[in-house]
Amino acid sequence: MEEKIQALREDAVEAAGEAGTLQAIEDVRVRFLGRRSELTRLRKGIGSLPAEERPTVGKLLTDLQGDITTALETRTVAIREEERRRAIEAERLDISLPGRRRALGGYHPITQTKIRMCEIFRGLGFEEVEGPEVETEYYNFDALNTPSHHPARDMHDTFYITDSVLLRTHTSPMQIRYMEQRQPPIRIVVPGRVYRRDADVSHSPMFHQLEGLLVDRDVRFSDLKGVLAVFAREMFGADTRVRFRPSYFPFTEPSAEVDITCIFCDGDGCRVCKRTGWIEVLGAGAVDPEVFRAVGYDPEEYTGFAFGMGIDRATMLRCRINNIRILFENDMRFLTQF
Ligand code: 2U9
Repeated sequence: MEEKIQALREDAVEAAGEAGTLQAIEDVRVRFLGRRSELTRLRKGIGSLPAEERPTVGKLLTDLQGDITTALETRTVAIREEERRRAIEAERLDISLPGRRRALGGYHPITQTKIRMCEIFRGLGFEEVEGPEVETEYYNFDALNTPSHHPARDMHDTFYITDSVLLRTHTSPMQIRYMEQRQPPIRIVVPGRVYRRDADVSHSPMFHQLEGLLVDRDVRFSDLKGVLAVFAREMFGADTRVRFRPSYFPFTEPSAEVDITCIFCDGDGCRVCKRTGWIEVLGAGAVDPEVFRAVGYDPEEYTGFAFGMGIDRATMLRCRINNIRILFENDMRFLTQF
């Protein structure tokens, strides 16, 4: 009997050890501890044993039941642990993988240049204003002392929409509109898109300008020189010097083209400045009395200065590119460098 019980124990412990799921554990329990199990059958047979054997066999069967129960419990704990490990493994995230970066937007290099220019002029007391890109001949030309026979008014140079409506060729019409609405003192800068029928490596049919206008009593040419010298130093570096060369614009008299010392060779001469040491970046002058008459200002009472520059050209210098089209292709490989 003792051997039989021991064999039963070994069978049960082995079966429990081999059970791989909680259902298999339950099957083993029914098989070895259930109502129709060998153990139950042996228990029922105790009554028919000789009286002196009954306590011993009874104890052996109770121990057997305890050992099978312990084996089943041990295996159940192991299976639960195994299932938990499998679930964790299935849900595993590799937090060491680099994240997927979301592409951040940024300002276009031309916009960066415009912001910097306006910032500098704000520091000098100039307010930033914007105007319409579709203009009339009157604001774009007549009020700016540019008569009908002037070559700039030719169909070949300007985009006309109707006989007298056009795409502005400079931001100057906004300065006329501004002066019509107010009285001096005036200090404004006007950045924006302008249009000319022109296209090659340094000209785009649409480009960006920033113009400035200052009107007050007793404004002198030396004030213009001071403002532009400060601007050039802030924009292109503290050592930058400016040079004024006589020029002509219909809306300023006298007029000048303004050069800065070459930012690439500090004035020594290089390929960019064509060995001159100077780069042209601005046009400027004293506001022509005819322009003041057009807006009803008395030229005997007020004087002023104006200037204009290409934002794209300054951007090309800053980004060291020699083809303006790169600025308008919106190739991310170029844009993300700045
Ligand atoms: C008013 C009176 C005068 C604006 C001026 C220039 C000189 C000039 C060019 C620079 C490079 C255009 O961008 S560019 O191609 N501009 O040279 N602009 S004076 O003069 C004004 C404007 C408005 C009422």
